[in-house]
Amino acid sequence: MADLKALLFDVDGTLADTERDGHRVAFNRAFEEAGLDWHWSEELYGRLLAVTGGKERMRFYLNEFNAAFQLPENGDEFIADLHKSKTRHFTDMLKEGKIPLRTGVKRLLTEAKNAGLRLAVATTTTPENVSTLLQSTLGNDWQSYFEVIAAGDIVPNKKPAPDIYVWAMQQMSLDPAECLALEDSANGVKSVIGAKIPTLVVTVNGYTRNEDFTGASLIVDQFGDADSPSSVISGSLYGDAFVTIEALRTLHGEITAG
Ligand code: XBP
Ligand code: MG
Repeated sequence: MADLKALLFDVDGTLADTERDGHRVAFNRAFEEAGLDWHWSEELYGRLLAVTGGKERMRFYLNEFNAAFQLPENGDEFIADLHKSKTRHFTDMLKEGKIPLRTGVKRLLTEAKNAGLRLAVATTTTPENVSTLLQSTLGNDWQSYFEVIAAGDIVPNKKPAPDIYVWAMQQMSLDPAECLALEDSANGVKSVIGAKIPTLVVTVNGYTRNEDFTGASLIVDQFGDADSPSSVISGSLYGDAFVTIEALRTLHGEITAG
């Protein structure tokens, strides 16, 4: 059995419900600002989430849903500029406090930090989005929570590839068995499994609740708290009403005992 030493958190959909009313809206504002007639509805965006990474997602959209649009010669620069504009719109929303942490996230982060667990972020999103989300929700001492922020283009292959989790563990000199990953999506689950992290907790959201989470150790609707307990979709909280550090330690012990 390995000691539980670190929690590795996904961001979008896990720490905060950012996609439908955050990233999607920011993309549409960037498209409008650029004079493009592209509009990503909630339904279309749900399909586009199959591809992680905003730049990659825009290319997926053009290839699969708007083949009529001819990218200019400097296609990469065109996409990169659009993405910079989208990131500005998204971080503006964060600074306006429009996107809170999900229920139980701040409690769990604080409990984990006080219990001496090491914390990291492992996300596909742009690093600036992470720092702005954490600053706007945890305040100025947000950096005291996380030892490593593994985000975006720091690795060549985004989720479902395992690269971002492997990079985070390398930075922390951690063995996969010493970690517990927390995700929201099938792409995230595949990335964690590919990184050979055996203990994986999924918290579902509106876009991901029907995805395939094969390989997850525990699936809940939210991390929850005393006022708003978790519903367990698969697995066990060992009698706790919401996701606690004790329940995560017990889960990790069971998974790594084998
Ligand atoms: C979710 C993603 C990101 C966001 C958009 O990341 O796939 O691409 O949708 O952010 P995760 P960017 O669930 O791994 O946190 O436009 O900055 O990529
Ligand atoms: Mg996610």
